[in-house]
Amino acid sequence: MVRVERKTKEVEVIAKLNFDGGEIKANTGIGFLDHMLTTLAFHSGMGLELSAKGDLQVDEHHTVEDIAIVLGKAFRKALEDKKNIRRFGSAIVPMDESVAMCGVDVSGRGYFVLEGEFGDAGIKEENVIHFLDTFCRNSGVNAYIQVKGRNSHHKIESSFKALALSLREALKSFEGVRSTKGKID
Ligand SMILES: [Mn+2]
Repeated sequence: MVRVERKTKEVEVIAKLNFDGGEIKANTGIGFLDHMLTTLAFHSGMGLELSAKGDLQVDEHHTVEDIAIVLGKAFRKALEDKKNIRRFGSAIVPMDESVAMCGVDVSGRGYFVLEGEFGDAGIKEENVIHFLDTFCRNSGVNAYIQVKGRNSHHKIESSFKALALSLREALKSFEGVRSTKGKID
């Protein structure tokens, strides 16, 4: 289990992350983000207890951003004890009329690419994208997501599920170092 905290004049976030599973609790003050964090943790098989108190009177941006920074740093920290992983993972997840496809490379080089549009659901589309991009850059995960559909809630939720299942696969054990360089970074 790793614990990461971040306190600024705008937001306070505390996260406990466990790759081996455990309790899942998300309390961010943003209902839709709690729903997505719970989805991400549940389907990736991780334990996650995350609470945040942010300046939501401004808007959701600072809170979403700082949560993604903390979650990303926690992921990177948890990865330090995880040697020889499969590194790659992918998933296709439909949700009614929507479908999301995700591929990840847990390479240490954080990068996020989105093909498709989410639209606004419980949080604005720009903040969903900002969350995923910030998480990837801070965690060192390279994620590609392609999404199609009509319902924004479905498109975002299926994307988080596809990301979760991809990460679950990528974090499984692998015999040896999965790189022709002999080193992942
Ligand atoms: Mn839902």
